[in-house]
Amino acid sequence: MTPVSDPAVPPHAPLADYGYAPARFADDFAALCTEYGLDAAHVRPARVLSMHYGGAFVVVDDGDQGARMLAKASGVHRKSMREDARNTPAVGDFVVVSPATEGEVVLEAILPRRTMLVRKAAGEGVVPQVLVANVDLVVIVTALAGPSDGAATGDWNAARIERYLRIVREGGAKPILVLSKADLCEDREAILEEARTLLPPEDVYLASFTEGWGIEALTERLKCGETTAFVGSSGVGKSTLLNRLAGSELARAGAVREKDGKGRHTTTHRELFRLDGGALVIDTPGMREVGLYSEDDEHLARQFPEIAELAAECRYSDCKHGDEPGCAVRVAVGKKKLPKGRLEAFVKARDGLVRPPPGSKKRVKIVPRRGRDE
Ligand SMILES: Nc1nc2c(ncn2[C@@H]2O[C@H](COP(=O)(O)OP(=O)(O)OP(=O)(O)O)[C@@H](O)[C@H]2O)c(=O)[nH]1
Ligand SMILES: [Mg+2]
Ligand SMILES: [Zn+2]
Repeated sequence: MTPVSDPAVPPHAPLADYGYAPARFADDFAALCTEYGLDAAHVRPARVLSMHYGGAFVVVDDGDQGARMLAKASGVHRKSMREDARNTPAVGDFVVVSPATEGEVVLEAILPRRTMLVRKAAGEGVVPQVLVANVDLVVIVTALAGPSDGAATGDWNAARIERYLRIVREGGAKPILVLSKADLCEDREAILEEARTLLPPEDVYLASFTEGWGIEALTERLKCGETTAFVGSSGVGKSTLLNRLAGSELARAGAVREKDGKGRHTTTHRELFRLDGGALVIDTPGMREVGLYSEDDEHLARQFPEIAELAAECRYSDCKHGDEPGCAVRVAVGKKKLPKGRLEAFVKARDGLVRPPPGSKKRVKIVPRRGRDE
């Protein structure tokens, strides 16, 4: 197995520095080898760093350092993915791979997940979709304000945070909450107080990623060898926080439309990074609500079953079928397999739905979004 010969990809730390402890996985590893009829001397463990069109980018030991390789699922594993969407590898997964060609390995199986963040994606019924796996901590980021004009366009919403908390806990990880852009918000103390009723007060942080406050306290939560995922709406500062923690421009952080303070989906895919101190961090693209609009999703999937089916093939699980690369829905429109009007009707129906506030059954109309903005 020779590493990907891309000069832009530096040598990686060995797999042990990506959270893999051979002793902890020994039994599972042996069991998978038996189940899949794999020669234990031939296969090795790896961890998924990011998902790519052709497969998963994994880190695998190569001598005494780690190498990044493209792992393509074996025929047997692809079959299991078709049978259950949860068998699709997710960022953070520990997997079993065997050698293939230069820079590539075959993904044979996924080691049992300790924790995961699952979202119910739209589909025929509701298809569970694993967003990230084997995370210890999930940092839910919510912005207290819009971009820079101080307008009250923050995305604070206690009910939504409670749903995030529930999903994270259901997946077995520990949630903490960060109120970002505190530099732009006058009411921050009041919101902080409300937030501290939702989870243990010591798990709520007030921060400004641009001015640098609150970051040191957060750093202490990210432990060497542990994996932390950042989740939250687009534009709340997840990638900015990652870059602050890393002390370098690991991920691209984006500008925000000044007018309404909404993000622009600067991050387009989930990716696992290793910080110098040894903490592992997964940056994720902004989400509307992690799997929590399942009612709407189900409703939409019933109305537009053919789109729900195509969407399962989009490169990004949270694809909005706007201008994302690898969008299977738009490809189908291009090939005239799906009438353009159907997609337009779908987008209209989807964007016209916003969650009613708790206690109310009424749906509110909002101005249709353009492109991938939310
Ligand atoms: N004033 C202020 N601006 C911030 C803060 N955190 C982030 N920003 C700005 O908000 C914008 C969006 O930040 P990102 O880090 O790209 O947001 P994100 O959550 O990664 O967004 P997606 O990748 O789209 O999900 C950038 O212009 C940041 O400079 C903060 O604490 N205060
Ligand atoms: Mg980002
Ligand atoms: Zn799509």
